[in-house]
Amino acid sequence: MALALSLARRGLGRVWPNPSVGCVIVDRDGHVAGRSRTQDGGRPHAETEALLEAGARARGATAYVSLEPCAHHGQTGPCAQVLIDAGVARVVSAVEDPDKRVAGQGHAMLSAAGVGVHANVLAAQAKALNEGFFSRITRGRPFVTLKLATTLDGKIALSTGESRWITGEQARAHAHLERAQHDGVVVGIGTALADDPELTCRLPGVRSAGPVRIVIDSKARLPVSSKLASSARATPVWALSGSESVPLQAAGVKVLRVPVTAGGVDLAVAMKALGTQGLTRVLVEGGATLASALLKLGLVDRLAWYRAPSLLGEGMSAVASLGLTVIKDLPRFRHEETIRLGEDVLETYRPAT
Ligand code: AOF
Ligand code: ZN
Repeated sequence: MALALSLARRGLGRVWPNPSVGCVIVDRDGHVAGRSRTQDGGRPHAETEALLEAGARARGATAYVSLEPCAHHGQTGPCAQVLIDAGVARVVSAVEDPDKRVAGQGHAMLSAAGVGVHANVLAAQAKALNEGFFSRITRGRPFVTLKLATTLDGKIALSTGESRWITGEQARAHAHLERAQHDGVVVGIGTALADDPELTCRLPGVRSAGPVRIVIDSKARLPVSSKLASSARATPVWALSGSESVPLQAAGVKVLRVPVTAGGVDLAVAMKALGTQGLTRVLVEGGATLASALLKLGLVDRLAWYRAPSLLGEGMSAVASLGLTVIKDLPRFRHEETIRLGEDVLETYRPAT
């Protein structure tokens, strides 16, 4: 199952709207006969690919799957049926699929056909791996990671706006890896205008179409000449906006209409809109206004904080006003892990709740 999970991990950021599932077929002699993960774009599912590799050796074998095999008829038949037809004797599964079309029925189909089912193996790890998919299904929105790259005193740029580079090469390469493992990368229009970012994933050895690039842009101000809009046909760009924009749409940008209030785009609705589009994991990359707005709304599920051992003093903070007046209202987090990246560190946190 650990192998199935590590295969599944490779699919993160590549398989939305589907979960990333790993499958390992172990034949009657105890040898691995087939292994696969959900393919890029979400299909074929892990099981069909692994069974294809195993061929006749699947008969009497044990299949380890990091998510309950599906029970519904999509573009192809249910994976539970494919496992039954291949003569698999036993299925070891990590966690029940929260999708209503499956939700226990995959396990039931297998049992009814006489296949031994052993469920909930490494369930917590499997659920954590597909936290994005679970979030989309149960909360209707993607899992949100807020990425910040700051000095020790929490600054992201000089008052002049200069910010290149605060963190070192290793930290920046790691940030590209984070991008590759997300379905979408989100910035506010302020950052899009100030930095004219590409938000693509540039990593040697990582072949990826790259995450969908998303701009929170209440008034559809993203210039058609921006790096984002002008490359929208190569890597998708979506604008979450209160109004239509014929020029942006003509440039290939998908404009998703969302309600706008005095404070800007309604972010709770915007995140649901991303969920409806199928995104399961998004990485928010700036700027300070978007960060504070998401934090205030409790829409941040994970903080990824890159910190360089330097100080800036005056300058722009990573997080804009949170409107706090008493200490007891501070958003609190619990530390998850620390990774050293050259001279910098990456610390990840979860809301303390
Ligand atoms: C599996 N193995 O590798 C994956 C599964 O639209 P479809 O037909 O591709 O079905 C998508 C649903 O299938 C998805 O919501 C989830 O319940 C399940 N994903 N199931 O047996 C896999 N990716
Ligand atoms: Zn399936």
